[in-house]
Amino acid sequence: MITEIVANGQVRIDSFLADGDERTLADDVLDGLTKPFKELPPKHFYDARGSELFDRICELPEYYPTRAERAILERHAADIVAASRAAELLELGSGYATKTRVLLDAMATAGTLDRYLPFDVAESVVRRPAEDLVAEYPGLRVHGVIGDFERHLDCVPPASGPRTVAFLGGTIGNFPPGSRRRFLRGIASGLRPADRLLLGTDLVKDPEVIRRAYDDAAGITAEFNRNVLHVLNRELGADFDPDGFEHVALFDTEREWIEMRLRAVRTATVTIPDVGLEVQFAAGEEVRTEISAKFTRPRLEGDYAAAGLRMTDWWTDPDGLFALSLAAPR
Ligand code: SAH
Ligand code: AVI
Repeated sequence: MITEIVANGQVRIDSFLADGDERTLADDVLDGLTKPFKELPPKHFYDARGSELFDRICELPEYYPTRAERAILERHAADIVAASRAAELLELGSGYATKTRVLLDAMATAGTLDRYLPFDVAESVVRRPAEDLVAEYPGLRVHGVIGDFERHLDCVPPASGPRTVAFLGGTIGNFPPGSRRRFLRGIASGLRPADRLLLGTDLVKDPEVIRRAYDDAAGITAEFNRNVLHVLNRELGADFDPDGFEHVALFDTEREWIEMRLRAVRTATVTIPDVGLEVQFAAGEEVRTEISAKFTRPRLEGDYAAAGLRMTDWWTDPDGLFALSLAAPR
């Protein structure tokens, strides 16, 4: 672990992504691109460029989840804080922490706010908000964690008061169902009786509305999707031609999730020297790069129950697009 203290001691940043992390990418690529149906895990979208592209996605007219979740937060942040009485907020996959300010404001108003712990795999997105937030909230301590929430949850510093773990944006939907439950179980095992999980989930709705959110007219989501190929080229010396792959977004009506794929426009042979791999792509062959599962309340209650959690509160936006829920350990 590498630790840095900045902003006159008010910001501490622990990084668990030091040497050897390229190995995780290499192993994921070796696994994913040798499967009969090729796939790559979505966490590798998020280098500095990928994080910026995601930020632009959040502003797109078609991408409703961010606006819907913000609307719920604006309406219910005081209820969330009253129900949790949290002194500290640990946010997994915190990104630029834009919506988080609504929660931090409510905690400050309630007089409970002490510490914020942003946790993200993308280094740049932990640093920037950490330093901005101590300037915005006098007395706030920020303890950032740069790490992989699938591997480093145990490395989060112990709570120093009632803690809410926030996992916003619908990122839970990026896990397939079994891994989703395993991940929730991991969070649950770190919660003490008074701690809460605040979870954002995108809801099942008209498939065309969902599909458009993942295939915007300006092509930003397509660039975000292709960004993973730029990451492989830079980090592993691969020779992908990103323009040789087209963006595909399709809704699986049976599983109720959207999938993003990259489809080879023509036959291609790609070498990935750092993995010792040569990969053939037939024209039209696809690589799955992300699933984004959509929820119903019973589906989420089932996941909570399987993870040793119980839902205590559920809020949706006026159009019923998105839900925020609070869960407690059972
Ligand atoms: N919470 C923000 C950002 C969501 S985007 C919002 O609601 O807008 C998903 C975020 O999760 C990105 O910032 C990405 O870097 C982070 N992320 C994805 N996989 C991760 C992993 N395995 N470990 C830690 N962070 C991860
Ligand atoms: C981060 N995650 C919740 C986003 C989603 O909607 O699944 C990532 C994303 N993919 C395409 N657009 C946005």
